[in-house]
Amino acid sequence: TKEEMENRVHDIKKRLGNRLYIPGHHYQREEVIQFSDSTGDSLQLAQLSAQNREADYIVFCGVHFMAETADILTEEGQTVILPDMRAGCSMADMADIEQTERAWTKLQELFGDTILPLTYVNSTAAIKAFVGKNGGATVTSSNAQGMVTWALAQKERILFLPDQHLGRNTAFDLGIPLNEMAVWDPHKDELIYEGELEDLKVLLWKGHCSVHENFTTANIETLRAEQPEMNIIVHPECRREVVALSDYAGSTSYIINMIESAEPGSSWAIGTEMNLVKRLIANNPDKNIISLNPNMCPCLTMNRIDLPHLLWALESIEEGIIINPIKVEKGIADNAILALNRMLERV
Ligand code: CIZ
Ligand code: SF4
Repeated sequence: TKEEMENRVHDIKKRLGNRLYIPGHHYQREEVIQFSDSTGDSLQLAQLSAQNREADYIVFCGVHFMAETADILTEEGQTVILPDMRAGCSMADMADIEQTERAWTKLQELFGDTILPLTYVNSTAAIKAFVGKNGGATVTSSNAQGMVTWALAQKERILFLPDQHLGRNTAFDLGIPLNEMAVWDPHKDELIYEGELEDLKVLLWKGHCSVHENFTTANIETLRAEQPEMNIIVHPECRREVVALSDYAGSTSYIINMIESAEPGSSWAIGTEMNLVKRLIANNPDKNIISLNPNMCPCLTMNRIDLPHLLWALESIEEGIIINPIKVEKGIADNAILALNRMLERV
C-alpha cells in the first residue's frame, strides 16, 4: 500500500542520514516532493547539489538533464541517481548534438565568426558541452536577460538553444525587434526569417516545451471576458503572444514569489506546470488561484517519478546494486562545466 511504501522511504532516509540527499523539482508529484530534502527550480537544485559535499547518493527527483547537471557539478565519489530513466524532457530532446553541429556549420557559413551559442539549462549535457567549447554559456529563465546581454556584448549575434519561446521572449524584453530574430529549423536545416539576413541578432532553435505551449491566447481571452479580476501570470516558455497578453511573466521562482507575496483575496490564473499550480493552490488558501488552462497541464515526464520509483531507487542503494546512476562522460562534462560556470559566476 501507499502507506507501507511511505514508511519504507522514511526508514531508509533515517538509516542513510546525510549520506543521502533528495533534491525535488517544483513540478514533482506531492507523493514524491514530501520526501525531498530541498525543493527548487532547476537552477536552485543544481546549485544545492554542487554545494552538497557530504552525500554519497543524490537521488534526483526531476528530469534527466537536471540529474546530468547535478552529476557534472558534484564530486567524483558522489553518485547521482534518477529514479526512472524515462523521466526525460521533450524540449531537451529537440536539440540533438548532430543537428546542432550541422546547424553550426551552416550558420558559420552565413555569418562567419560572429555568433555566440547560449543554451537553456533544459538541454542535454552534450549540448552544454558544445556551447561550452564554443565560448558560450547556459542560461535559466531567471537569468536569461542578463546572459543574453552578456553574450551580445561579445558577439554580434547569438544562437539560442533549444527553447525558441524563452529566447524570443527574453530578446523581445531586451528591446530586440522580431525582425532581428530568426528560427533555425533542425529538420529542414533551414533558417527562417522575415527581415534582412545581415540584421539578424538572435537565432532561435526551433524547440519548445509541450507543457507550456498548451497555454493559448484563447485561454486568456476567455478568462478576460469571464473573470476580468484575474491577474494572469505565465512562464516565459509560453508563446510570445501569450506572454504579451499576460500581466506578468517570469521563472518558476518568480511565479512562486509573486503568488506567495500577493494580497490575500487576490485572484490569479497561472500558466505553468500542473503539480506546481496545485501546490500553490493548496499553500495559499487565502487567494483565489486557478490554472490558466482549465484542462490542467502536467509534465508527463516529471510525473514518471512516483512513489514506487523513488522507493525502488532508495532500496537499490541499500542493496548495493544501484539502479539508474547518471554519469556524464568526462570529455563532455569538462566542456559542459565551462558553459555552466560562465553562468554560475554571474548569478
Ligand atoms: O519547464 C521547466 O522544466 C522549468 C521551468 C524548469 C526550471 O525549474 O527552470
Ligand atoms: Fe521539459 Fe517542459 Fe517538462 Fe520542463 S515542463 S521538463 S521543459 S517538457
